Amino acid sequence: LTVETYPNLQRGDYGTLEESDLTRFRSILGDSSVFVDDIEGYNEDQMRKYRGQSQVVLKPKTTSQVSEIVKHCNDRKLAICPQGGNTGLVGGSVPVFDEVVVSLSGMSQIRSFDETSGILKVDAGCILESTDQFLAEKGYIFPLDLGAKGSCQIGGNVATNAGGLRLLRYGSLHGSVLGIEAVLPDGTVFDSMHSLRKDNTGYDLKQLFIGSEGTLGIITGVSVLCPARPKAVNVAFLGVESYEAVQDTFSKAKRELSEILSAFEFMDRESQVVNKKFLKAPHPLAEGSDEIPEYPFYILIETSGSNKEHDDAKLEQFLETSMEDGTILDGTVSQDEAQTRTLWAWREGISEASQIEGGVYKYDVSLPLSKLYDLVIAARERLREANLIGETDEYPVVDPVGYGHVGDGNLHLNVCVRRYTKEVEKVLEPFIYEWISQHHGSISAEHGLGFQKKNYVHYSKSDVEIAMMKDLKRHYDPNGILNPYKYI
Ligand code: FAD
Ligand code: 2HG
Ligand code: ZN
Repeated sequence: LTVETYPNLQRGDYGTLEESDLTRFRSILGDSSVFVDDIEGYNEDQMRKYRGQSQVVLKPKTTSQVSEIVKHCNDRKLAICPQGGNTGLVGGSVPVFDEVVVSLSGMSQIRSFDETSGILKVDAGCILESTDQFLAEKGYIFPLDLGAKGSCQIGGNVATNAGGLRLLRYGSLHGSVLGIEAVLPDGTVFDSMHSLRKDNTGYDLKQLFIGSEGTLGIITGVSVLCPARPKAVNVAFLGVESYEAVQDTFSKAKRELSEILSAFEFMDRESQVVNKKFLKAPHPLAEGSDEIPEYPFYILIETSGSNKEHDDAKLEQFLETSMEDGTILDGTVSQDEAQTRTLWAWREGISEASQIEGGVYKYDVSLPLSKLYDLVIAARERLREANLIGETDEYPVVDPVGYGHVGDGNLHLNVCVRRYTKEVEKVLEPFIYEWISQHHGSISAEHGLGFQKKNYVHYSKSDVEIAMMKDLKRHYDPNGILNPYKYI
């Protein structure tokens, strides 16, 4: 094994894949679910930033198959990288060295749905978007939505405790997930697929798996409480003159749109510039021109309710008064579903657009709202001081862009680069993590720790918390086979 990708990292004391392991895997799964050829896609993340060297990908179809595979790996001390849709943004979903990739994509059955309570039970490999389409036919909605919905899996969403675009309305998965089935590192099946909203009989163990990023167990099933699907959805896309105006608009939206407010997202102008290159379409506020208007900040507000007339009137009133008092300078409201999708694309597309020039360093942070945008300014200044930003090819950095879920105090700072270089990384890290810590934020609001932030968790967690995390990991995974080199 030659490890060029991570020259400073030592491979753990794990077993090495042998022909007899493949024979065992084939006997458990059948030949057609064991892959050794054309597996590059499972070794590389979607940012093309993290790359592993796994030699085998396994695609179990049942929980008992997952259990048998994991038990074999534990007995042989073979490390495992659990993988969902491989849309993760912190390098957690791909192997670091030669870990066995266990992909959940073969487990994609809806197990049951109760049309009265809205409780859904699914295999972990169900794709978020298709699950939501299933729910739409029943008048329900999945309580999570995000740009990667076409590829990410429910198991991956739960493993990362994904936040997404409507956390403001539906809350975190820590609240809506009612039960989990997972295979522990020794192969034991943890069966807690409950459908109870209330259950105060001891520790709420399923919570341990939500956000555990494949380090404590492989999630095979999820039970989740789904809300009724809103009948009326409106989207407004607005231009404002400052970050203060973003905050003012948010305060006002909470007060005046209150129960129908379902998303409040902000974007700086730089993010729109980058997204225009990606979408290759006229900007929603461009009014016939091919330019992006000069507003420094943009806001996307979504309302969802059950009565279109009522919601329209409320939104109209809100926008009218905000234009009158000058908080909002410009705006447009979607007239149909197609336009709703277009407006959302100017927000959702930024994630992928950010790497259009070559690559991106992503920082997904929680901060007090008043400080949220200051981090983008600080990062830009620091890169300028280091002479790393510029318009021509000799500079590695194109520009940082800032956007995110204002409603959740969650900034996405994406430093768009022409190439990945250690120089840029060193200028940004740990600078950004120190800055966040000084301002009492979190170094990961929603994407997780993965490989990217495993050495920086102390900026957000105390020594006691880290010690407890390590204790848990050691207790349940004494051989450290599940997703090593990541998290802690
Ligand atoms: P993967 O990427 O395959 O895995 C992610 C982590 O979970 C890895 O550590 C992996 O080992 C582990 N894992 C996966 N499946 C399992 C399982 N069954 N059991 C145990 N561990 C498992 N994230 C947000 O929070 N909010 C967003 O708004 C958001 N938007 C995104 C938009 C785009 C365009 C992209 C590319 C990503 C976005 N993400 C977002 C990040 C990512 O999509 C989410 O974190 C998603 O939940 C990951 O799901 P996945 O199935 O792709 O998991
Ligand atoms: C989003 O909110 C996602 O769009 C992705 O969390 C953010 O790509 C990113 O940095
Ligand atoms: Zn996000």
